[in-house]
Amino acid sequence: MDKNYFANDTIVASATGLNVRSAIGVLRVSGPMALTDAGKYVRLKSKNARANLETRNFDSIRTRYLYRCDVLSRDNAIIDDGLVAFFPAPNSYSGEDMVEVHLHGNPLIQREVIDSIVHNTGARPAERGEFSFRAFRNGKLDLSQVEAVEALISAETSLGLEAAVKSLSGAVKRFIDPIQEDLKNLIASLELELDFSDQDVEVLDWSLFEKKLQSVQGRLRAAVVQFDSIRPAMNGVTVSFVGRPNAGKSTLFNVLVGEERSIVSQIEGTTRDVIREQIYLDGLLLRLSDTAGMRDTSDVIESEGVKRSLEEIKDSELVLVVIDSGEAGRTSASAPLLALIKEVSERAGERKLIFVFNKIDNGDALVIKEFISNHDLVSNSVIVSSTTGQGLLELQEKIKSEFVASDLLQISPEIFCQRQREALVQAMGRLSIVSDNIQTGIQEMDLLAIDIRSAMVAISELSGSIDSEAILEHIFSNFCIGK
Ligand SMILES: Nc1nc2c(ncn2[C@@H]2O[C@H](COP(=O)(O)OP(=O)(O)OP(=O)(O)O)[C@@H](O)[C@H]2O)c(=O)[nH]1
Ligand SMILES: [Mg+2]
Repeated sequence: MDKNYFANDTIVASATGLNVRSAIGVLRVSGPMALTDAGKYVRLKSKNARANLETRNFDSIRTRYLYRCDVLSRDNAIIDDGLVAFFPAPNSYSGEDMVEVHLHGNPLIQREVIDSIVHNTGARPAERGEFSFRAFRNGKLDLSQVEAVEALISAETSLGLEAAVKSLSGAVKRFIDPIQEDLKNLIASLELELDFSDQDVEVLDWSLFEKKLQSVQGRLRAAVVQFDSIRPAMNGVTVSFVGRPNAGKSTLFNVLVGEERSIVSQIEGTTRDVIREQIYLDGLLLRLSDTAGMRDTSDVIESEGVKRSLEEIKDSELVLVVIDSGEAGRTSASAPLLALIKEVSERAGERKLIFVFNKIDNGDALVIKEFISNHDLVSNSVIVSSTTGQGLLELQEKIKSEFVASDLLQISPEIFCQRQREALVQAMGRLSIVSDNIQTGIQEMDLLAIDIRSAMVAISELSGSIDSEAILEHIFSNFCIGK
């Protein structure tokens, strides 16, 4: 992580972004000199307040109140008529002294004012997510809440937003605190047993111990299962279209997207670059990618397309294997088709697969149904025609049912992102070592305690500590400047 993050200086950035013109643009300044230096770039319109700011008489300035002000350029010329608010520590987002300047939302104005602040006060432009990092460092937010801030800004579904708000309110901590407490008690009971180990009394009730351990394991498992079932609806699903050239991948892609996004032609090898588009299927976000048809080809560009198409499978959660029903119906053509089905299935591994038998308007449904049952594809095949629309509803329903549990509304997740899931899975691994050891009669207290402690460390990563640099790096690299 950049050493800037750990400095105790004053930082400035646009909170609303420098890439859009909008009604207003807001700059934030945070750090020890934020309040004291504010008079160097804003001149309050109210005479009294202006004098107070100039003499740094902050006791007489209203906090968290919007003052009308002139905003000054680096040469003290007025460059905007704006508003400014003062947030003394610790009652600010970052927990430090903060100033917010509301400007007209022209990026040029914002850039000039940032330049003025940097030049005239010695503040430096903030790193990604540095305001949130400071909030974390000052104990205003724990790591799961920092992630919630990021999620709140970047969520693309209403479920994602709901989850982010819940997480921001401290839901993760409310979930893990009792678990940590229970684990601590388990360690304490092991230590007590250890203290009495030279005597012939057994103070530890093993069956109770195991019951408590299982209760923790059950809660962790449930949290992971809940997260897994709600995650697609929360974050969306990546879907790739693969198949042999001319199977109608691009046509199907366009129909689902609702516009002629991808070029369609009867020439084999039309699509080369991966074409991406997002759609919502009753609220389920799908990130679709249309790819090049897969075949052996001597065309350099096309074979690059084929390579990308194969890579795309790796990044997908759902692979739609588009098959020309006419081709599937011809016995002579089945060898390359079967080879493709085999290759894609192998590459897809654990990913979900749906075989879409397209162009049924040109094929024989009975023959296709036979093909499907002969090749054991009944549970994940759909017969469609992208041109007549036949079977498309069924395909959409099938996609939804792969990802959206019917009782979704009842699911209230305890964890909210992959990183948190990984930490819980790690903790679960440690705790299952403990239960395995007890089951096999290895009742060495220190050994058991070590694994429980490791589980606690893994769980504590959910709320995080300032020492876990790799984790911080991972989280803050996703942030934008000014957050
Ligand atoms: N009759 C019929 N023709 C279709 C259907 N879907 C696609 N086609 C036609 O099949 C041809 C190939 O369609 P594309 O969508 O370009 O096929 P593709 O799989 O993307 O092909 P590549 O990009 O070359 O790999 C075009 O002429 C489409 O009009 C369908 O359901 N029925
Ligand atoms: Mg195509």
